[in-house]
Amino acid sequence: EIIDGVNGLQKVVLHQHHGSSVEVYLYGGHVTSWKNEHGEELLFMSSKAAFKPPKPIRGGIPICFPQFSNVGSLDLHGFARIRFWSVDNEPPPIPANAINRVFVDLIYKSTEEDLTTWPHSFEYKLRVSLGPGGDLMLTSRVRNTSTDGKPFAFTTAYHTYFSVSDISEIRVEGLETLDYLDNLQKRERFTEQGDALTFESEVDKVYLSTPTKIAILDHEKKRTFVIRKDGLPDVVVWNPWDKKAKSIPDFGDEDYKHMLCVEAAAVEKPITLKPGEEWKGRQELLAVPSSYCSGK
Ligand code: TA6
Repeated sequence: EIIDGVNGLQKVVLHQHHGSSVEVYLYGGHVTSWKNEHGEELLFMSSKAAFKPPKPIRGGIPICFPQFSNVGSLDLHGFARIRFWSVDNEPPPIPANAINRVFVDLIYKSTEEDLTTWPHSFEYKLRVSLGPGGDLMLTSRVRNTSTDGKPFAFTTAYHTYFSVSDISEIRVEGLETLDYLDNLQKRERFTEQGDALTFESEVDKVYLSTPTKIAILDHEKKRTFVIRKDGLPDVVVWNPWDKKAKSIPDFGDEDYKHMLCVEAAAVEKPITLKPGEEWKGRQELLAVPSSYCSGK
């Protein structure tokens, strides 16, 4: 059911009987909490997150749509994350294997006002679901509802902020040897070296044509986050580090030590939809004991 969250913004809380939970705000269709069965928070929320529209919420899983970052004419990351979504009364069908999942279906339909900033009509359906084992799945369906016969192209990302014990103890597996665009070096293309990623300074990279599965190993917490994705070929990896963190007003100065953004995305090749066509994208997040996932 819908309840009041911070500053009276409405949210939906999903619970699984063994104790895991998810919270998603109607503002931005924004997941702000994902807890495991022990009540441990798995997503990072800034200590200075402002739940004050039209500012985006700092942390959780911002939906970047219809534009990732500044790769276009819109404000950074587009406008879906700063719009009010509603519960979808005509949700997509529930797959047979989803019987034990709890979920909420949200929808955002472009408005006349949106058309002035982005001249394309669309409908974005977002299903947030929590599995019986505590896995969090986001499924997106974007349809081109234009009546002007025009196709449109968009870029997008699930801008996921993972909570980590200490960024300098984290390894990311699955992106080795891939090409990436480095946002800190004029978005030029480079090739990653051959072993797991580690972090000792600001990083802002878009890895291209990545595998379905990416792992984030938190040695101290003996926990591995696994991202499994469909329809999202790229992965953005971001940590602002100390200097950049200080320049972001809704980011605590020390927060960078306890977060890492690993974002399933479609950036290099925008997704084009003809009128009536629908794109489907999905990410499934798991948090498993590290022993399970020390290898590939
Ligand atoms: O995640 C990569 C990125 O595009 C960074 O360049 C940084 O801008 C970050 O997103 C946060 O953007 P935001 O608009 O949420 O402050």
